[in-house]
Amino acid sequence: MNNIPKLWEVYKDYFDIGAAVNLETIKGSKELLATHFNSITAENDMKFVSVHPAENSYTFEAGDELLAFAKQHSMKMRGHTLVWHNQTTDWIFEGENGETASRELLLARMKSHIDTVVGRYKGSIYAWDVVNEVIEDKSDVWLRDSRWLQIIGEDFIEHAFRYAHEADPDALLFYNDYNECNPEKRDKVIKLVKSLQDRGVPIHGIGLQGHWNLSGPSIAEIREAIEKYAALGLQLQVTELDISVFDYEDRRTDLTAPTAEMLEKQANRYKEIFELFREYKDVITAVTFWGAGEDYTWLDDFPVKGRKNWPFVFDEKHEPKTSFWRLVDCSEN
Ligand code: HXH
Repeated sequence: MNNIPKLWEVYKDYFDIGAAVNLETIKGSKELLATHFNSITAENDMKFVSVHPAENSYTFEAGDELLAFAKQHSMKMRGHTLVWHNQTTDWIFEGENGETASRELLLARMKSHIDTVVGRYKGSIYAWDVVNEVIEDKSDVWLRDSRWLQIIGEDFIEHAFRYAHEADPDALLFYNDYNECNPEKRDKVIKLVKSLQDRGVPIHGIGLQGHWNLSGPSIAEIREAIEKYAALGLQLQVTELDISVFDYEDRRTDLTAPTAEMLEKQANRYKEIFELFREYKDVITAVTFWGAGEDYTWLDDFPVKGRKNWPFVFDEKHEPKTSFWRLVDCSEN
């Protein structure tokens, strides 16, 4: 399988092709990554809990190693993620003797975190997911309840973008979220981004995570989301693409391999989705898978712990699946 088309090369006139990586996959999937991808994102190693475990301690060894891998293979690198409700250590929200930190203290710590992390990778990481997942899924609630929101108030979002821009004025700054094609959530993302733009906050793109499955979202829903987001005048990146073979509610655990029907449906989904992405090549600047080969995916543990999933276009042995061949067949008719 040495002479198959390279995914990034097939798409070089459209958008970058990325993969989320970690210290294991840059070794175990080295060939696959170097051959088919021209961009990487650290799956976990640049998150708050990974790089800033205590107030005066930063741990950049893993992130640095991933960046070195990107450079070695002439790949770009995206940064993920600066301000999020998950995988963030408690100390940042705590003041003296177990009290809650004040708004001023938390803002100062946020600034210091962003300065240090964005500053370290200035000139190397070209885009950051500055704020991740702050929109609430429930339709009657606006923002997700989090300690960032409770302690600072709604403007924690704009401060994060302003600090990131100060730390690296050349970095592209993204708002990133999931269920991004759900019309109610989509409209809330749009309301948030518009309010940031109205106040002159530096934001350059919207990250559509793209944790999708065989049934949804529909091509029509994805198209409508792309249209509406693009109308804000920002660039779009698909930041965490995977197509689960299970619907979200489906908790079956009996499969040791994907069924033929699943693989055929998935191949058609990949084909339709990338056809759509290609139509919007002027606004979509990168499509990143949340992994590369199916020997490892976070979906092996979500939403059902220990259940294998097969969401990518390369299988557990890194061989191209039917889905891969539908992606490289770009004849537009
Ligand atoms: C992403 N979240 C993160 O951005 C990424 O950093 C991580 O590595 C993997 C996925 C997606 C996500 C969002 C919410 C969630 C699970 C995953 O939790 C849910 C809980 C109940 C219902 C739906 C989602």
